[in-house]
Amino acid sequence: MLDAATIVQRFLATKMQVHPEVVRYLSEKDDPNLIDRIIANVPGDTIVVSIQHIPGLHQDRDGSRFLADPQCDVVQGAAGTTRGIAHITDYTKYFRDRYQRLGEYIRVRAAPMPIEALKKGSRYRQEACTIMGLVMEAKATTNGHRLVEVEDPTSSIPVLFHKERPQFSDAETLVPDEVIGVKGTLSADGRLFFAEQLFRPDIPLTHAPFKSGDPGQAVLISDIHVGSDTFLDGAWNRFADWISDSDVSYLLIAGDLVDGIGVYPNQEQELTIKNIYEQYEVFGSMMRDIPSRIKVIISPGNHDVVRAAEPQPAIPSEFTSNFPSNCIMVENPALVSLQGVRVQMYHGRSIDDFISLVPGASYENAAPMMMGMLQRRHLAPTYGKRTPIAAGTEDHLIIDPVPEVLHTGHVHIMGITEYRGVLCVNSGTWQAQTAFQKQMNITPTPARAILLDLQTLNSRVMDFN
Ligand code: D5M
Ligand code: FE
Ligand code: ZN
Repeated sequence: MLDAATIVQRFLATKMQVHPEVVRYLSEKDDPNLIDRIIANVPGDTIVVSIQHIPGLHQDRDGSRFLADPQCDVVQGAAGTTRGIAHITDYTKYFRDRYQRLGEYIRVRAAPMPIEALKKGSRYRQEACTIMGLVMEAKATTNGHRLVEVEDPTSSIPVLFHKERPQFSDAETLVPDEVIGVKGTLSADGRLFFAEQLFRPDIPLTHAPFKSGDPGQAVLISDIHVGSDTFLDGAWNRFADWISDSDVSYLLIAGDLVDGIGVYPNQEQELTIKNIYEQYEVFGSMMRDIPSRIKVIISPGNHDVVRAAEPQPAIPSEFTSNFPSNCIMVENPALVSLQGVRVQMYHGRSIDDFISLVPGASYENAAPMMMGMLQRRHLAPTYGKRTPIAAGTEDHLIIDPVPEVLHTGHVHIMGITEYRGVLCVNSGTWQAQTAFQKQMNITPTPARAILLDLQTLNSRVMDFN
């Protein structure tokens, strides 16, 4: 067996610490090459190598054994992970957890000082320094600058981003409750902070995505809306035929499986299936048409039967009794590893918030919103707008580790982009334009599936219209 000291030394030589569980796993495996492979594949900003850095591995519930599945693994958001909110004080702990964890990504690039100390130090009227906190409020001034209230555990201060400074376009996209660092100087009266530089947690520039060594194909879809009179069953059947003849191994569905009941006023007038159990039964029968060799990973969305507050629990067994056994129900969000390629699945409700808060943002172009999630390292930063958040003691909406792929839906408009090596996919819908969308001027792009090659991370759009 490899001894623990040797293993720890190997990681320390690359300036990384290693979690005791990883040490235990490696000593049992007794394979020195495995250490090299892990070191080669962890993100460049890794401080502590943990179980989640080992492709295709997770720790089982009692923490004692390791289940190795070379294929498909739920790294975060496995069914049963999320809990109800027990105490109103959880809310305070939630934001402290967010500040601490996202703050780590900023601390490595800037050394922030407490806002209280900044306000007392008159030398910061000449000398630049950095603060770090949560955005409380962000608004335009009458002169077109951006005024942002930043709060840390000690105090808060208004920060002015001048419209003619280069960082202004980034400042325009600031939304409440995201964690930022700001470098700047204090005003003469000590009451305002003039921003020179904005830091977001962000994806490290050195991030190198993991690629599978073995061939493998995954398909990404979302927003099926079974039960709606605008669900496109013809297109779905063409998709089901195609996937049955393909060599696809994984199908990922990022929420809104069914249209649900009572999701919006007068919905019953647009439903062909008016019973929630029947909607899931039909969805289950559609899953039975997909070959059992394909692993189907299913997370919920805002039209599904589970609580709306995120993280949303997995669809309970009460509704999935006729689903085939190759279906894996996960939470929203969830992080799944496909042959080591990590896909962060998130339905995308927060895109509604980004669109209402960020000047110039629109439903036609959700890709910048997905980049925005990665820059903020957070799937739904703003609390108390359209996205309900279950503020538990830990923030499960933080993006950590950096995934290879970010998969969202919700907007019903397909879009693909790439940001610092992370592939961003919004997978569209299987529902034609609804009356509501017509009113909102939203033109969906239905019946597309995104085919992802796990060896190259190249994607291809399949159109089933
Ligand atoms: O979302 C379907 C589409 O409708 C998607 O583009 C988001 C948009 N949408 C959903 N709810 C709202 C509200 N309240 N205002 C504006 N736009 C919205 P789905 O989740 O499938 O209903
Ligand atoms: Fe939807
Ligand atoms: Zn939705």
